[in-house]
Amino acid sequence: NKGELVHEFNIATAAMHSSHQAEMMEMMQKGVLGADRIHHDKMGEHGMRHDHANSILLEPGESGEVVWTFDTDAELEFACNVPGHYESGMKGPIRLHQ
Ligand SMILES: [Cu+2]
Repeated sequence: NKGELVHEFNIATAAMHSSHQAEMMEMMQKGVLGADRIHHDKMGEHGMRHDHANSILLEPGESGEVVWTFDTDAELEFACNVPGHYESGMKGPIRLHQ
């Protein structure tokens, strides 16, 4: 994450992104997710987790990786579901036809 805000890299269907956006909004409302940092201590307090196999959430300056093996045809999207980011265009299609 070379930016100045927290960003997520998430591979999922558009519907899955939509429901995850609601969870991320809740994280932000509860103070677990800040614009530029993740409050891991508060995440535990609220019994929340953000460790899905299909996504990674990174603070500015952090790096990480998601390993995904495509073994079927797929119509997916990569996206960032931090509130406001998907809507501002932080998404793109992944189409795999074998
Ligand atoms: Cu983002």
